Amino acid sequence: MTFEEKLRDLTEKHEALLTRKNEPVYVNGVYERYKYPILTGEHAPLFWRYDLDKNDNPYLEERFGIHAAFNSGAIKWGDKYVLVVRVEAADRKSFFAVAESPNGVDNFRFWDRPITMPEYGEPATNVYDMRLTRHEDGWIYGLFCVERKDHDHESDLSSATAACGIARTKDLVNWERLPDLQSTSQQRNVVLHPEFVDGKYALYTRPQDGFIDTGKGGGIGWGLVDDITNAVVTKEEIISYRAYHKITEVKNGEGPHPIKTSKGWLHLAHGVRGCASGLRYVLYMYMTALDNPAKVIAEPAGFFIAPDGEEFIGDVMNVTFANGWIADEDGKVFIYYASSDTRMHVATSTVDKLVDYCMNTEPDGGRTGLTVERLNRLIDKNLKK
Ligand code: M1P
Repeated sequence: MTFEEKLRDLTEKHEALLTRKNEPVYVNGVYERYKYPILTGEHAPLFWRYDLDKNDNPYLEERFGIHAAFNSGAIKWGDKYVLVVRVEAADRKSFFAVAESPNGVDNFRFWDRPITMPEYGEPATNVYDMRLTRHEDGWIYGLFCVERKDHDHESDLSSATAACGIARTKDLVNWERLPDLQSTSQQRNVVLHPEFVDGKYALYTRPQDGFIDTGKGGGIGWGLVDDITNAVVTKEEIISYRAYHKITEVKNGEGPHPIKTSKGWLHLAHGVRGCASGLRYVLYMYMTALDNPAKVIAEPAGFFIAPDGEEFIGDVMNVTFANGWIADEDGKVFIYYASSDTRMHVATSTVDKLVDYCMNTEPDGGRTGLTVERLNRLIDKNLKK
């Protein structure tokens, strides 16, 4: 094949992938999953991956490998559904890039350039998992994990530290970087609540003892910050707990910022447990009070979304992770989740269905006997009919 033929072939296949129509698949009445992933590394523009100059690249070799597209923040942008995607290059470094879709379920296309995120302090080794919040102060904030080498343990090549990076923007292109969050422990999965609470910025945090290990960190925390341009959180109250033999036993973390409903705040989070094959990441939901986003009023038992089919497989197996969702004005909700640190998917539901799910699914009783009692209550009700 000539250079031109190869390029034509590549372009046609890429375009076919980008424009592939997605279709809903019935799951459980709470949400529909969609048949195809909405973003993968292969969705990255060809002009990111290839030097398209025939003289410099006569074999049309890929020059910049894009390995994965996952853990995306989400925001409605005019009439577009926009994701700030964690794109991972073949060199293992993640960066942020914006992708948009006209309908939220397919035809996602990356903007021409990745986000050039300004550094704060020591330049990051890696950045990832941005949570977007359109705050009532008028800015759009992106909170994300900043990973740096742990210089206290130089000889351990895997030692690293995690901090919460904070940046804000008005256009998703130009970002003002603010100082990293200061707190008493390392932080990952920090999320900015969209409204002021008692006149302060409010954060969902995830205190952790080490880079991976959450140790004594009891779960998803809640803390208030006076000044977002110099964010210091001194007190973190745990609101969604880790517990023995629950899906959150090893760790958990807030997903995107909660959705405000007339019945309370709807939360999406991930829970992690250990098993023989490693860690298993699933998504779960809970609700907090409208007048107190830190007060849990409902927490259905078990997982909301767990890996299914090809979702089990990828760079880090057995993982579902979400840090973005969009609630449309008509009540439709687009839940953007990643599988196995590799690709992005969408599931759709409505605010009403999600509230119903949270309010009418019984909580985890903590032991097997109560699970059987819960099942029998349902069976009794149905068999009486
Ligand atoms: O590999 C699974 C996930 O691990 C981390 O999440 P957590 O801090 O809750 O363990 C993050 O690195 C996340 O990006 C990743 O998907």
